[in-house]
Amino acid sequence: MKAIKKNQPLLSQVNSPEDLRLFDISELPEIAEELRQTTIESVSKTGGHLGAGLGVVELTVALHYVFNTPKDLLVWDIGHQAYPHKILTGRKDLMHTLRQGGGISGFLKRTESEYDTFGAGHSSTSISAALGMAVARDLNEDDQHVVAVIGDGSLSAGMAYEAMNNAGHLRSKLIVVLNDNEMSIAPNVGAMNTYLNKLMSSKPFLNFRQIAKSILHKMPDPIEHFAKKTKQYAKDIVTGGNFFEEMGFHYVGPLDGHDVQSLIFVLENLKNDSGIESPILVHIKTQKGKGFNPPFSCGESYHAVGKFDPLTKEQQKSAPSKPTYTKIFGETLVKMAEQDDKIVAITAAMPSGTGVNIFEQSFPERTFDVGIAEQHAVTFAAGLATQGIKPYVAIYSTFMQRAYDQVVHDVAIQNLPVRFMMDRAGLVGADGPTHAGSFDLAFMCCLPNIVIMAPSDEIEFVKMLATSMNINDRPSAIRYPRGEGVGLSLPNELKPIAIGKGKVVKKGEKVAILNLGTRMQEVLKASEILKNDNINITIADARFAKPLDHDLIRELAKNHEVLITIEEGSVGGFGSWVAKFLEDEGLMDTGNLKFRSMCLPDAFIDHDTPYNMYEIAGLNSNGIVQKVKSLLKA
Ligand SMILES: Cc1ncc(C[n+]2csc(CCOP(=O)(O)OP(=O)(O)O)c2C)c(N)n1
Repeated sequence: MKAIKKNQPLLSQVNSPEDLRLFDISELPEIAEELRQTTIESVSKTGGHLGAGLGVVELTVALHYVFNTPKDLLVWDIGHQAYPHKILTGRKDLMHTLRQGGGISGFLKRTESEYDTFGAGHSSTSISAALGMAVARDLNEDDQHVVAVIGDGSLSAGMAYEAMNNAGHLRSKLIVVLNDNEMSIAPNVGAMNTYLNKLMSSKPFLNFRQIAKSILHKMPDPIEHFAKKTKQYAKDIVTGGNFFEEMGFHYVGPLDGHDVQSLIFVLENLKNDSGIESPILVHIKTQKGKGFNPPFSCGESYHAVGKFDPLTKEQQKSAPSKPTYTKIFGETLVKMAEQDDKIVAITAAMPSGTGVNIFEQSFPERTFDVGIAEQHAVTFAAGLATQGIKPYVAIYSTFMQRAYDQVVHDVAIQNLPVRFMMDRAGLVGADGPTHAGSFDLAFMCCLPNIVIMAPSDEIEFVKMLATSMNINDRPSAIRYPRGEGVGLSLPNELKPIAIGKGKVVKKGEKVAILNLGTRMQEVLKASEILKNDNINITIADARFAKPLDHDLIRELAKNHEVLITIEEGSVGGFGSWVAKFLEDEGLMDTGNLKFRSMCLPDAFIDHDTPYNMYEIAGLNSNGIVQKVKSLLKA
């Protein structure tokens, strides 16, 4: 058995949960504190999701101490809080590579560690996944424990309730820890949040005696009879017959989520308690960002941080010289709403991420944060649209995936004029494949009637926003990337563009590039490089993925030997629709045209810098130059 060295930092002796379990429970607060400092230290060098992890340091220690991970299965919701988990599960020495190319992921990945039992990045999947594992355990006649950890923000999504509904019915043994910090990214919203607050404030944290009372079979025999008689009474003290009980869970709480020893006591007892014949919900109260304590107020900003000085906690911010698309959206929407009082903005728990917070400052009564509830956001918008309101639903491209049936069934089929603002379209960098906006063009372009725009720069973006104001007879969408624009000065006027009309940016010969979106800068760079080899290409800005500019495509196809489409999206999007049009028109059959579509490869690209990810995808200027040259040679 490994000996513990008292003269060394305790955490330095922990390379796996097995090592952790060698320590005495009295030493765990010290380990937790070291784990907190190591997390801060490590995120200061890499940036990343800081606040959530710091809030669950004690819980992470307690879970790995009590449960026999990785045999016992621990499922973290989203995975943005799992840095302390990574540190305890053999990845301490890899933390400096977090979120960087070739390094470990900022979320959970089954391929990264056997302790990451379920990949995540999107919210509210943990109870479903854990229930699946618990039922599989029962079917396989195994005996491992299954524990899910979900935040109060993630509990605003419908999927969590679908899972609880099913879990309460199936009654497989499962522990769900509800990590209640009253925060989503922004302060948590909604009636459930109000309810949780009430639940929290209605009783003090449970003490050891009360916890023991709830776990009756652990009591010595002589008092068991009495205890059984008072079971209902004890249950009421602990549970109060609350919402979770009604859903079929045994509720334990509230507990102080920063008291590692109490957590261990509770979890240990619940683990061993075969008397509870229902899934269990342990409600803990924690503080997001605990221990970070910057000497300045940073509110929701330490949800995710850039690199910072571990002493001053001051973030190294590269001064954004140019406004981001997100900011331009928020500011332009304010201007639009000043002209049109029917405009409202909807966000699914991402007010600052989407720029809806900017709109909210001017129009709080026309702003709706619906919680992490993309499905509801879309159908809520559809309902608003039936009554003449003009909803702008700002959802990251990747999170729109969750609301797809609502987009199809509630918006598109009914042809309702909902405006989808799909931020973070294309590859997003450090957050990796769970957050990449790769698929929206493929899943939106196939919907009849919808208008889909993608700006090549911020001036185009403002024009498209202005255009969307007048699209009142059908749904429309604009997809735009994460980060800054080119730095162009924005038009003061809100001038719309003609729907379904692209534009020629530069006339050349032989080769035409029809670009959709912000790869335009790379196309322009490629064009300059090609010029040195006397290759003078035509460049067109498609502006619309739907409806396609048929005249423009016909003209480019007829007057060039090579036609290449470019987009920051997967196979099945813009390029595929252009190919279909060329086929239908017989323009592919003439033998005079080489057509190629450049899009994301048919693969999930691991986290890296956006530049490197686009390099892998062949969508940087070099890749475009090579493609053009290879087609001219062939
Ligand atoms: C489907 C989905 N929508 C939005 C997000 C963006 N997001 C990441 S973390 C987060 C807040 C989660 O809050 P909570 O579950 O309470 O965890 P906490 O960060 O407070 O620990 C949100 C909205 C997401 N990951 N998944």
